[in-house]
Amino acid sequence: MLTRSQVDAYHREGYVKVEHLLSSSEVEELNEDMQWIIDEWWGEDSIGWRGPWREAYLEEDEQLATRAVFISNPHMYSATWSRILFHPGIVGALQDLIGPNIQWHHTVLHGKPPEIGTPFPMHQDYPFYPHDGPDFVDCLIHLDETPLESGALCVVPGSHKQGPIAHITGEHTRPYLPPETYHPDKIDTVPIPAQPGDVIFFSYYTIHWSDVNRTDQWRKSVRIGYHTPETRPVGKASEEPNNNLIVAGTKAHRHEPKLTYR
Ligand SMILES: O=C(O)CCC(=O)C(=O)O
Repeated sequence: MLTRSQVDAYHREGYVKVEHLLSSSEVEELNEDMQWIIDEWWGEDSIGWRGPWREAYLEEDEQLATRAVFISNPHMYSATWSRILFHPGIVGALQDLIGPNIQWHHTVLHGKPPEIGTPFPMHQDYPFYPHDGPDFVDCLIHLDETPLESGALCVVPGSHKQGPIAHITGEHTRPYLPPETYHPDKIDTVPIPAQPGDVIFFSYYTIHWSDVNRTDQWRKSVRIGYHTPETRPVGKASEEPNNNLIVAGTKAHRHEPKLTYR
């Protein structure tokens, strides 16, 4: 699926964008069903991630005014979103990056409404779902035109090589990196504008952030996380089942019990 130089770029920089991985008809179908899910289930409208980081990223009058729509696991509501988990282009790219066996972990919509769609502070995805190895890849599927002004993903190239970094965490916030050190004014980041159907593959160790959507159009991206089957959640005993979907290859037995009726 990927060229040698794309695979090398992922390992060197911690991310790679694959253009037009999804066709326009696939994106249209995914977009239509996502809009249906938002309308039919819950168009949950929040300010986005809460936390003191907002003071470092937003003017005072905007700190509580941003808007976001999140939907977890759209495959629970739409077969189109079930099928995408097995998309040959996505799965083939993952196999090139982390090997033949691939396990799905999660899917989540990040919807940034027009004009003041929420920003995300600098962070790694690792503290949101810590696992015990590096072979965890997040895929950001772009459903809309995503110019820089719409709050496109920005990354710190090579930052994945540091492994997990301490984040500010707590009940009052989502994990974020301390703005005194990690802030777009202090660290160079690479913006990755994208077209509908483009997919950015990035390591869950890669530091990234994204700004406010200031356009008059929606910016909807969907993150799907995958890892190798032997990569396990931190803190989960090896005898505990971790039976998320296998989307490519197989999963070796090791210590996990099989799920069965008795
Ligand atoms: O959707 C975005 O712009 C932010 C993505 C992000 O922070 C993430 O996937 O963890």
